[in-house]
Amino acid sequence: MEKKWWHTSVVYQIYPRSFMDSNGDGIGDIPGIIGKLDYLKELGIDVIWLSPVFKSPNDDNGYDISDYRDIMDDFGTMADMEELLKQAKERGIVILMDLVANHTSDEHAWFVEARKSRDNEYRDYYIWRDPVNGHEPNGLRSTFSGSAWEWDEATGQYYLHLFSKKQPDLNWENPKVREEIWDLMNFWIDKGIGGFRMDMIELIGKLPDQEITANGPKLHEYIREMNEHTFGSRDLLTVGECWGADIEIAKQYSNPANHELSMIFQFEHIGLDQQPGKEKWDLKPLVLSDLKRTLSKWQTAFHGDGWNSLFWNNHDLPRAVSRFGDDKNYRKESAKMLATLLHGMAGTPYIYQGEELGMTNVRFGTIEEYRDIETLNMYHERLNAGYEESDIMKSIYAKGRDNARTPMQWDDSGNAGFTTGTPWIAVNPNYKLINAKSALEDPNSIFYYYKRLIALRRQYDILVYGDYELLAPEDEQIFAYRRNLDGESLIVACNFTDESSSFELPEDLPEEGREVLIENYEEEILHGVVKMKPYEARMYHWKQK
Ligand code: TEU
Ligand code: CA
Repeated sequence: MEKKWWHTSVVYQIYPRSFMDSNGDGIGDIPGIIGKLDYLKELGIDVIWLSPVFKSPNDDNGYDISDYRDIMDDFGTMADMEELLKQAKERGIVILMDLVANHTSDEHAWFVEARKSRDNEYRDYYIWRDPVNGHEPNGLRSTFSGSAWEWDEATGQYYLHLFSKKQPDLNWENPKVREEIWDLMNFWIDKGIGGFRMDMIELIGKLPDQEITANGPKLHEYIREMNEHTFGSRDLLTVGECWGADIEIAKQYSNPANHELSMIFQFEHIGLDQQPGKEKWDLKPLVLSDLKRTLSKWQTAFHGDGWNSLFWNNHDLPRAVSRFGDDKNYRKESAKMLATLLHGMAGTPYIYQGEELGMTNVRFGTIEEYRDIETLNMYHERLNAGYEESDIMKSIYAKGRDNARTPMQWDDSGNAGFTTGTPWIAVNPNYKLINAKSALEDPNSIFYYYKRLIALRRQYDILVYGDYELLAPEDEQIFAYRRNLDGESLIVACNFTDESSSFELPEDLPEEGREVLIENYEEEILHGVVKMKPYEARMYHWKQK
């Protein structure tokens, strides 16, 4: 397999609205990010995925773009953005822009034109249909509740929006639309970005009349066309958001021979704690062996014909330590355990802002404190459908997107040092305990643990290119796996529970000459069967004789 720079990279995701406010208006911004680049440099990451910073009326916090070539006023100016790219580069960090091209804002000039009349030259940039028997053309649903079709009174047709009604879907079948997208991508490539994260890219080949949305017939043709007209000749990192991808589909995207993307985000492990066939809000406890089977399947899927992304959380998902660990009694231990498990695997790891501090989910007392459109729409829809309010809140506490969007906790001063004004969304009340300042002062912090894991990935090729074998697949407490590369071996063993357990080390692990690369408890380990404390994690490395 041809080696790529992003094989050894670790990506850090910034959700700008919640990262750092530099001017006291309560909203994070680009100058705020610039001021924290040294913090990221200290952590050791080399790529930033920047959630959207383009002009937007913020119906969906920037995922509704009204101008792809300009910066949202709340966040700063194009000059700020150029300064960010420059200062990041000086620190050896590249920036991925978040390409939201399945849809635009309804305030984008294209849509403003398109809705003027049926014969407007931009009409065909979007997806319009006549009513059927006086109703929506079909039963397609929006991810944010309700029908995906919105009636446009003035022109007497429906338009498609798979997200909010302020996010009309672009018509990718129109070659002019594709050319517009290639142009704006090249605009950003020319500014020196490191690549793109591609929002819901799996939807661009949709056939709305057949109710086919993800993985439509022309999807890969369009992505290859994109590759050819934009980043194909440059050495960029591209990662597609692909909820509906299985391994075969992932190979189509990420096999270098296909000239599509570097890698995708697949979400199979993210669906394991929801009731099958229902929505993410319908909760079910996670079974460890399911998680092991799922993650291991992806670990062993590729042999040079694809590449994994590794993540526990992002701006749409609950906080990793609250979801997969124990954010009460073993917060530090379990956060480090989860980090060990993920960073020991094959693929490119992604860290979501605050994960390196063990930031947790939030429980606001009332719905008024929530900001996320998906959460608010679901709340009202379920209330109308007769659900108990307390059950709805339980789902929000477990899965709501605002769990990940409370402000970054920088220190123990007011508003966690995020803003001197009133934050756009309340700070998690645990900021006095959990914040970057105290983490930087504590050599045993989660932050320094991540720093060591990142450094190990640079140091040990086996972490990047080693093969993968799951150990003890049926064990419901310990998640352990082994990796091998050119006569070297590595074992990662993690206790996923708050009870002690034991784990049998492989026989060929030598007593002498083995190293413990990282561990989240300080302790001497004997040979044979080792005791694993609650949420304990260890990584052993040795060379075969
Ligand atoms: O997310 C796609 C998406 O479908 C999510 O809304 C997801 O389904 C849900 O939050 C979790 O169940 C992308 C962006 O990451 C998200 O922030 C945007 O809201 C969405 O696309 C629309 O652009
Ligand atoms: Ca601000």
